[in-house]
Amino acid sequence: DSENKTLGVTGMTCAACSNRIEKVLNKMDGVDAKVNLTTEKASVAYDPSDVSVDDITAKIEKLGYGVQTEK
Ligand code: 9UX
Repeated sequence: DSENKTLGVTGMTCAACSNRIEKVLNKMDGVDAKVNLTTEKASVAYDPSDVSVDDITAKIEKLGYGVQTEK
């Protein structure tokens, strides 16, 4: 089963930033992510039995970017 979530990502200033985040997120079990530099958003499909949104958020923050969770 999979859930979808869009997260706001701040602090990305070049395409290597978004690619880097995307690569790291896609290495997580049960996660399929697309990160858009221009819109500053990460579209994440994830399996809640593998990871939580908090896990994903923590991963992005650990890379040095900001995350805004939308309602
Ligand atoms: Mo580009 Mo992003 O030189 O952390 S990779 S700014």
